[in-house]
Amino acid sequence: MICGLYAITDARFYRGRTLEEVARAWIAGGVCCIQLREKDMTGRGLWEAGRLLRDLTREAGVLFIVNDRVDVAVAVDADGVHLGQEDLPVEAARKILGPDRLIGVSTHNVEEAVAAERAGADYIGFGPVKPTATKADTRPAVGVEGLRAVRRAVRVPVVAIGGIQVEDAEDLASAGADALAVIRGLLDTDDIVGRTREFVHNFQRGLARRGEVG
Ligand code: TZP
Ligand code: MG
Repeated sequence: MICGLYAITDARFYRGRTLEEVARAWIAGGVCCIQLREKDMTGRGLWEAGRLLRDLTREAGVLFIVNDRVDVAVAVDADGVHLGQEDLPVEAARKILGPDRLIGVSTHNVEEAVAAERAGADYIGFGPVKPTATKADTRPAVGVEGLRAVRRAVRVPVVAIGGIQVEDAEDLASAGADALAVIRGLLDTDDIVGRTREFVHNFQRGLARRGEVG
């Protein structure tokens, strides 16, 4: 079940740390999911990184998702794959992955979110909620109001993404995000474990607020 903090890899921001060090710190800090997303890695590189992340996440009971590459997801026995609007459609990926692996789809508006759910997506990514420089070709930010609208429109878990900082976690959870997908906010610190814990703490405060507001 996708819920909580969803960390996404990006080796450009490791500051000399290894993937294993970063992933271990995220796990120690309490992430619920790690996605392998390396746009410049070869298939072999992804497979090696994927096997490492599979071992670490399995031991910890953390979900493991592969971005873009359905073949790599199957080869390393990931829990699922995350697809963009230009990647394989959900129906095609489902044929390869079978019924049990998760399929997430990046969406940017209510129409795309509803279409992804109808096609059988297990969760949707939604954003960018805030402007971000991490991804070059992002659409305009959808904001907290955009998130509220999409939350009302679909039943599958909604994973907010894009420019999310630790200060945003409470409000986004309160607005209906089931998880927060984060790259730089979880890497631009010397204390990844501490930052991750802070994120989880704020996210949980937001969930509690959601319950109270009803
Ligand atoms: N998709 C939409 S925004 C984004 C992706 C992959 C980048 C998120 O990175 P950050 O550093 O958390 O803004
Ligand atoms: Mg993609």
